[in-house]
Amino acid sequence: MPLLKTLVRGLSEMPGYTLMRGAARFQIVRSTVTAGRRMLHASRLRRMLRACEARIDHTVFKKVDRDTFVIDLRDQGAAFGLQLPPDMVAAILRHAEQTPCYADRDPAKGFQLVQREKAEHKLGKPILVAQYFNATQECPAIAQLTHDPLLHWIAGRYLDSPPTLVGVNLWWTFPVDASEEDRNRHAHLFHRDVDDFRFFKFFFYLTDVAPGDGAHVCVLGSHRSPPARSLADRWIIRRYSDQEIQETYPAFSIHEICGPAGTGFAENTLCIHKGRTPSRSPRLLLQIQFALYDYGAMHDRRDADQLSLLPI
Ligand SMILES: O=C(O)CCC(=O)C(=O)O
Ligand SMILES: [Fe+2]
Repeated sequence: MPLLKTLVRGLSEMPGYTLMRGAARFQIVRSTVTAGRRMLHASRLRRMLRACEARIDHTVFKKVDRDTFVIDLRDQGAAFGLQLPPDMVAAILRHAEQTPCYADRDPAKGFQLVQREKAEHKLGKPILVAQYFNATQECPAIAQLTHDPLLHWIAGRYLDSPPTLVGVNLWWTFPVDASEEDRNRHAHLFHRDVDDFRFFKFFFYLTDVAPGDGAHVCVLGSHRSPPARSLADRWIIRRYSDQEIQETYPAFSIHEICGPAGTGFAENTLCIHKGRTPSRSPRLLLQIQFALYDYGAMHDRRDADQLSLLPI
């Protein structure tokens, strides 16, 4: 019944997104739509790639072998080796310290970082995740990244289509004893995303992420083989326990992504993945998502009159 309710609400509020989520779980549909769009927009893609190449010197990622990066992203569902320059990391951190973030991504639960304890007191629970809104509009360093020619080139080649920038999201994950409900809600249990017929995300750590402490974990290669308890299970979108993932995939493919502030990677989050709840240090993460189509479901834009701070 809750499933039916969710479906009916989804169809009335976001019909395109809801229908896509139904259809895009099938590999044959994903491949057909992607191939169709590739054929329709082949010349636009070529022009777009040439334009990126013409300004590739302006990228902030100087040492990346872009062809290998795209091959890795295709083959293993993730590719590594991006590094943000230190001044960009500092600028984004400064933005995060000076701008309110919103507990549980709820526009009514804003607080300044230094007031986190008071915000938790007010909410009567630990805050696991707090998100910023309008990050691209308010942080010039993030705006610059969203125009980076290397990121757009990778997106075009990987999607095989002119890419659409569908979401920029900046959020904290705090080391707290979070409820199972919050860990589930905030993607701290293994899952896979069906966000479009083809899509992927760039992730950038703005804080150091040590092993065992709030890393993003990805099961390499799992975009081709989701766990399946039965034939139909491969088409069901659900959460998976750590045990199920450990029993399904070889240990070497379960990849915990760690690194100093500035570390960046790309992932097709149709791969099985999760965020680990930090145990010691808060993690600040920037995510930039590209897809074929924009359903308006991923962006962080909110009108000022929708946003309010907690009365603390
Ligand atoms: O916080 C994380 O590392 C997980 C985020 C996630 O599931 C996603 O971005 O799709
Ligand atoms: Fe996810």
